[in-house]
Amino acid sequence: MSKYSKDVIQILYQHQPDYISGQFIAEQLAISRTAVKKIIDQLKLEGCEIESINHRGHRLIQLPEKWYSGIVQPIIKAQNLFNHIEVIESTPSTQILAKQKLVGNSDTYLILSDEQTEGKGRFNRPWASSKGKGLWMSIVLRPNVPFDTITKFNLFMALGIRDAIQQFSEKRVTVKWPNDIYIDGKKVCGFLTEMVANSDGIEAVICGIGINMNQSQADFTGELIEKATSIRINSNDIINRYYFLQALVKHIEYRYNQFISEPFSTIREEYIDASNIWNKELKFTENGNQFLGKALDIDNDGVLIVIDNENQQHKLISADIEF
Ligand code: BT5
Repeated sequence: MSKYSKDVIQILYQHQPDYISGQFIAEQLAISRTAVKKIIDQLKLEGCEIESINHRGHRLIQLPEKWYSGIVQPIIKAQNLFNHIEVIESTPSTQILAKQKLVGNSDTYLILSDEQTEGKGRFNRPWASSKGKGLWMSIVLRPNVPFDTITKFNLFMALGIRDAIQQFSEKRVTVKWPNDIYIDGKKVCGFLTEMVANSDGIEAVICGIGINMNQSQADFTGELIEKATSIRINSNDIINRYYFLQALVKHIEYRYNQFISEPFSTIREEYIDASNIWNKELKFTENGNQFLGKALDIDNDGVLIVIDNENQQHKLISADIEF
């Protein structure tokens, strides 16, 4: 791929829906018209719908399916959360990459990959991240808060992600405390929050978010056939990943600012309403211990209060829950 591909697609995106001449693009980038034509041909080969008409120029007909940093950056630049927005084609895990990037600086990052070859969930569990079908991303933020507020961060993020998915889903989107988002009894998104802290507080929060977007049910394999769903399966249309990303970053920014300035109690009712763990028998795994029980409440600190089948009460900060 030419190093100017990013700029060419960005210019086409910024002039959408108008035609823009090859001459104009060439002048903007100080390259030849032949070079511009080559890049546009390559973009077309990659699946970008670009219409080219003699004497009028080129026009991006619709946003492509593939991630291009030339579009990702302007589409989310209105949000002020990130110093660096990086888009890559493939990586073992955006979470690993994010943890490498944050060292030795105090910058914030959004890292997005079209594919992850070794995506990971909590406790090193595998996270299926097939090429082109989902949104696999890690964000690095630098909240100036005590390190024990990390659980609270997770609770706010859950609502941000849920709200974004709800904007594109016909069916109700729910939160499965503390890390999963569900539609129709199946997992559409998993996210995890890690942090780097020192004695003064948090150095960085790294939140990895995996959202199934355009998979059909047949795209899932193994245990995921029964367990996983995508936004596409629950909406009328193919989801354009750029519009979704834009909405997601907007919701994350809103919830992040809320997290910095408000206690969990502000969103407690909303969180409880969005949760799907009430009035059912659940299997809990906490630090290797398993028990059956029911969720009773989430308190003002985001702690889940549970009663087990022997009438014993548990207060959980994190756990695995199975329906
Ligand atoms: C999670 O873990 O749900 C957190 C997943 C975080 C993934 C993101 S993608 C971007 C960033 N980079 C990474 O490498 N990771 C983050 P957990 O609660 O442990 O759930 C893992 C379990 O979810 C697996 O054991 C499977 O049962 C199931 N699972 C795996 N892939 C899935 C998928 N694509 N959709 C739904 N469920 C899946």
